[in-house]
Amino acid sequence: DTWRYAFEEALHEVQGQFAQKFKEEVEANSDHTVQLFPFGTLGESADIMEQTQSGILHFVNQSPGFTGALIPEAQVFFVPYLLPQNQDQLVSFFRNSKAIHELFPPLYEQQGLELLTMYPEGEVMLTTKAPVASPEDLNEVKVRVMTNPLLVSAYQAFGATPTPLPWGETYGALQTGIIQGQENPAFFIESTKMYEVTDHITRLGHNNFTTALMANKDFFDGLPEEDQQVIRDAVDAAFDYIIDYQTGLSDESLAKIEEAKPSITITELTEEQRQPFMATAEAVEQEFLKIGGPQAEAILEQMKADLAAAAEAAGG
Ligand code: 6CS
Repeated sequence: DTWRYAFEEALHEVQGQFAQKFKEEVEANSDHTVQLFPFGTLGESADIMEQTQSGILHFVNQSPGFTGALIPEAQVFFVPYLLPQNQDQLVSFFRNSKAIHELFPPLYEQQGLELLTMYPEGEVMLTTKAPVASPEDLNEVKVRVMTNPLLVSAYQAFGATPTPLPWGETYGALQTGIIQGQENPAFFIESTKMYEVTDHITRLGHNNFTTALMANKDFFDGLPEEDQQVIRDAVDAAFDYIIDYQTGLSDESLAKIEEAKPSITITELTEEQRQPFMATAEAVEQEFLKIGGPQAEAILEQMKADLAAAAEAAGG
């Protein structure tokens, strides 16, 4: 059989690297072939999700930034400063989280999806046309965000004017000045040339980009046990691979950006400068409890417990 797998990035970007590893493992360990559909070949993120739910595609890599519109609980990943910047803690969290491995799967099932894994893609950085050191600097600044209501709330709390847009419209909207900022991990800012249409990169430390791989549930349930195991093993191998792949990636990407555009500024806000941004977390959490669906509270509590366990496991 040929299994069709779509994702939201190019082959050389993080989701593409993950997908290629998955394909390699599946093809080495079974008679199945995996056909990869990178960003742009089948539409936007929302389109590949629809195609997977309807069974036209077998696998979809979509980030909670978009899935949050479908599964309100998945918006939890946009509570600012919830995820740690420490890589060991972060990886331990993704590997062991009960929220991810036990609480989320039934919610994805209700949407016809088998949640196979969630993995991190890197520290999220804000890129804008004017420098940002405080929420006041974001006043009236239209910042493109993924189409996720809680992410909109988070940027409102940061003092900005959030503008939800599909990814494909972002470069053009920055170029024409309809919006003045966007956020993404450094590798993506570099590979999609966001530095051509924005002039300042600000590291608020507010999030790490989370993404997820899912399968169409009817397809997955209909597979023999043996094939399901091939998929699970391929996912595990791709997870390990993508964590290694990201070592040093942010720094390398920032260096490439500086080389391509020497006038760019890259600013890591100090603890003191971060305080007013961090102070919004409580209000955004409250908003999550309101709009995050029936399991919002259980998910948030479990996430916090999982994060505390990950901090302990990684030695604080
Ligand atoms: O901002 C976005 O929409 C995109 N960002 C990343 C890192 N991956 C895919 C997603 O569509």
